[in-house]
Amino acid sequence: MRTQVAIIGAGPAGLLLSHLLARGGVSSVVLETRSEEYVGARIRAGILEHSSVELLTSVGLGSRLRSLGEQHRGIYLQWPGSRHHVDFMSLTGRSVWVYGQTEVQKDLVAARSADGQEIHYSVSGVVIGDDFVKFTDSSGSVRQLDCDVIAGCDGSFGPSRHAIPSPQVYEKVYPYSWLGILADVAPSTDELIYAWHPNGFALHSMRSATVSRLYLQVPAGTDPSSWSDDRIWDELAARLGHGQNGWKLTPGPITDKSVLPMRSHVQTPMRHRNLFLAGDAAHIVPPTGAKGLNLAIADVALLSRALIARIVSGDTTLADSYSDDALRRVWRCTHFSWWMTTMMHASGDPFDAQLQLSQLRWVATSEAGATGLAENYAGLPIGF
Ligand code: RFL
Ligand code: PHB
Repeated sequence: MRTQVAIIGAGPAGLLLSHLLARGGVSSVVLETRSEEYVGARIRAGILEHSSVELLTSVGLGSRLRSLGEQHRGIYLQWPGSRHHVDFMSLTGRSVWVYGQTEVQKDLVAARSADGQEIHYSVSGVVIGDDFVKFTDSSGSVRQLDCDVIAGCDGSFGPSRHAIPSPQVYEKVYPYSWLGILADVAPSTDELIYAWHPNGFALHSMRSATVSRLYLQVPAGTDPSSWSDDRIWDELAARLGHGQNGWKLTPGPITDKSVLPMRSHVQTPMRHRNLFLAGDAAHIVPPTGAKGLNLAIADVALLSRALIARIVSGDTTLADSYSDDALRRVWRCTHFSWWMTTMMHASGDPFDAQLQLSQLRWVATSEAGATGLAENYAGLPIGF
């Protein structure tokens, strides 16, 4: 087998990269360890920032997004007794869209199959060489895919990042996790609520007019089955302020319950010879700033331009600067996600709590503070 770009991983980074490369006349083959059904059903991110929506729309992936997704002007920031709307549109002219990663994945799979993209699901034994990838296909045959370039889009547990020799790894592990639920109930809010509470952080998000997504801060290592449905709704009601100023949280049947550990992780450089990393393969952020999927999209926007220039025109300038270019945005988003996380989560230290409340009051009530949050949350331009 031969292709120009071997893409490891059929998550959003890998599939969007194959889509952008095809539009630039570059061929690719995608290899994925999981089955197509498994990849399509994973419950993950929910928020697309302004530049992600612009990019997806510009490459023909915006029609379901714009009909099924919901545009939000901003978010609510709250702490006991106060709820403030931070209006990104009026502060920055940019909005965000609620559109689940599951839907993005569906749009990508549909577009790639309409284009005849070669995707091998359920592969195993992936070995990365300098100009080839070996793997065992779903029928058990060992195959070799020769290529000019390898794109490591295989997330944080894939092999690509281990193929970069002597990387610099930066990591921070947080002492808490999120207990996340999906519930078949209309959201009790028009836009997302990020709530600071002495018991711990809570977030009210959503997937559609009939499906809500909510999260509670819990200690790291919590077993989701130790939280009954009633206990989850009671705690969400307390932290989100049910009954305050007439606001009510409506509970409903919980269809999914899981615990997500929280960490920040950046590995540099994002390139070694013909191997380029993109998305979670190179960096992980805690979900508080809703940045993971958006960073993966921004990486492949840069990477596709760099690979098209290198392969089609023989110009290596963008490929040579890819790692540095991508890392500028990665560190901006890593800082923003850390800042949102440490501002919103209870640490158990009363001094921290007072600083958090002071910071929240400033962000919510000062135009300068609110604009900083809005600019980062709604997203900086792709080339930032
Ligand atoms: P993915 O999606 O993990 O895809 C990597 C793919 O590589 C495959 N793979 C391999 N393939 C071949 N060979 C191997 N040896 C392989 N090993 C692994 C995997 O099976 C997988 O299919 O990484 P990608 O494409 O970089 O995309 C990153 C995003 O998925 C991730 O950053 C976001 O989901 C993070 N995230 C959020 N991001 C946002 O922008 N906004 C949000 O609101 C948001 N909320 C979230 C999130 C992540 C969450 N979880 C569960 C981690 C909420 C949650 C709950
Ligand atoms: C989600 O809807 O899953 C979501 C939204 C905002 C976040 C994190 C997750 O900050």
